[in-house]
Amino acid sequence: MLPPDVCEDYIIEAVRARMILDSRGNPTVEAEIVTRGGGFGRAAAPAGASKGIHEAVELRDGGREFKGKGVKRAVYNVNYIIAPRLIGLDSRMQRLIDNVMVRLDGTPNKSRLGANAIVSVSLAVAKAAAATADLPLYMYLGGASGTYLLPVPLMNIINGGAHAGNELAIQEFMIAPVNSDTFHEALRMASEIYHELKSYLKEKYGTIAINVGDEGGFAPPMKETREALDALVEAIRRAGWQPGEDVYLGIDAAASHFYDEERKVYKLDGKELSSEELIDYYVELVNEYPIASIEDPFYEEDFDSHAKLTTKIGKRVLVVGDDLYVTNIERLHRGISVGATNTALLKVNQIGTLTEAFDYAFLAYRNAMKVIVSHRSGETEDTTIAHIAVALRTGLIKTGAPARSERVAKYNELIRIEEELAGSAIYAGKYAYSSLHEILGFYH
Ligand code: 2PG
Ligand code: MG
Repeated sequence: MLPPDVCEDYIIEAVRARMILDSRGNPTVEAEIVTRGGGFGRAAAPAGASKGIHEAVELRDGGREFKGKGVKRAVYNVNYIIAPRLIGLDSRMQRLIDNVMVRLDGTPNKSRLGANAIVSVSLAVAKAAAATADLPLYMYLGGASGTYLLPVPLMNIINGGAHAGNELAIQEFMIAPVNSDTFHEALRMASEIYHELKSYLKEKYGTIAINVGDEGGFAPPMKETREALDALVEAIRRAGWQPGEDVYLGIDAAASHFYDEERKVYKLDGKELSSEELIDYYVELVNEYPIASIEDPFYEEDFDSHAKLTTKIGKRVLVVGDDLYVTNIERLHRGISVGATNTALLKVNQIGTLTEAFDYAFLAYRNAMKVIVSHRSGETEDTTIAHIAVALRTGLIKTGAPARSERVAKYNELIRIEEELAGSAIYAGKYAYSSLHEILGFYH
C-alpha cells in the first residue's frame, strides 16, 4: 500500500538510456524517465575537458570505438542496473532516489556505475516529476512562492587554455552584462559585444582570429592575458557600453593547467611565476581592468593561495572555486574552513546527483558564499542548468558565448522563463551598483 500522501501518478514506470553525441562529437549518456501519470523527463550528461582531479568519474568504454570514449557500459548500467531499482519509486523522492544510486555505485567517486550514467538519471527524475506536476522545472525545484532571479550570464567570448588551439594560458575571458532591466536585453548587449569583438579581432589579427573554441568564444592567436582583456574592453566600448559600469569582465584561469607541479611555478604570459607573484599579478589585473570574477586562480590543491587572494580582493571580486571544489561538499567544507573563496561553481556532473549539488549550494549559501551554475565545455542541447540557476536564485550562470546552439540553448531557455514569469522575476544585474559581488550580497 502506498502512504496516503503518495500519488500514483508520480511513480516511476520506465527508465531508459541511450548514447547521443555531445558538442565535441563525443558520445554521452541521455536518460529518460516516464511516470505512471505520463510525466516525461529527459536529460543528458555533459563532459569537461579541463576536469578537476577530484571530480566524479565519467565511465568510458576504452577500446577502439570512439577512440575509447564510448559510453556503452554507462548506458547498460542505467538500463540494467539502475532502472530495476528505481521503477516503482515516487519520482518526487529525489534524495532517496539519488541515495539509491550512490549506494548502488558504492565507490567514493561513482566509478562503478559512472557519474555520466547517474547524473543523466538524477536530472531526468526531477524533470519527470516536474512534468507530472505540470510545473516548469525551475518552479518544481525552486518553489511556487518568492521572487525569482534571472541570472547574470558570465559569457566566455575568448577561449584559451584547454578549450582552444592558441597560446593563451588563461582558459576563459568572459563578459557579464549587468546594466539592464531584463535578461533578454542583457543577452542583446552580449550578442552586440560578441559581434564587435569579431570585427575587432578580424581587423587586428586577420580572419584566422575568428575561429571559435569549444565554448563558442573566439580563439585568436594571442599570447598574453592583457591582449585578451584589452580586446574585451575594446569590444564593449565599440558596442556603446561602458566597461566597469554596464559590463564587467571575468576570467577562468583554470590554473591547474599551467601549473608545473614539480617546479612549483605557474607558466603564463611568457613568464614563470611563484604563487606569491601570481597573487600580485591578479591584483594588478584587477586594478587595471573591470574584473568582477576570477575562477580557479591557483592549482586545485592550493587552498592557502586562494585564501590569500580572497583576503586581498574578495570584497570587490568573486573568487570562484571550480576545480578546487568540484561541486563536492567535503572540499567546500575545507575551503570554508580556510576562507579559500567567496564563490562556489556548481556543475552537477562533477558530483553526479542533483541532491548532492543542491546540498553543496545550500552549504555555500549558509556560509555567505555565492554560487554560479555552470555548463561544461562538452555540452548538449539539454537546458536543465538554466532551470537550476533560476531555482537556486544564484543570480549567476556561466554557459559560454552567445553563439553555438549547445550554448545558446540555455540562454534561450532563460528568455522563455523570463517571458513565462511575465515581469515577476528580477534580472540580477539590475542590482549591480558597483560590482557583481554587491548585487548578490543583496540576496543571500
Ligand atoms: C570550466 C569548464 C566550463 P570544462 O573550467 O569552468 O567552462 O570547463 O567543462 O572543460 O571543465
Ligand atoms: Mg572552470
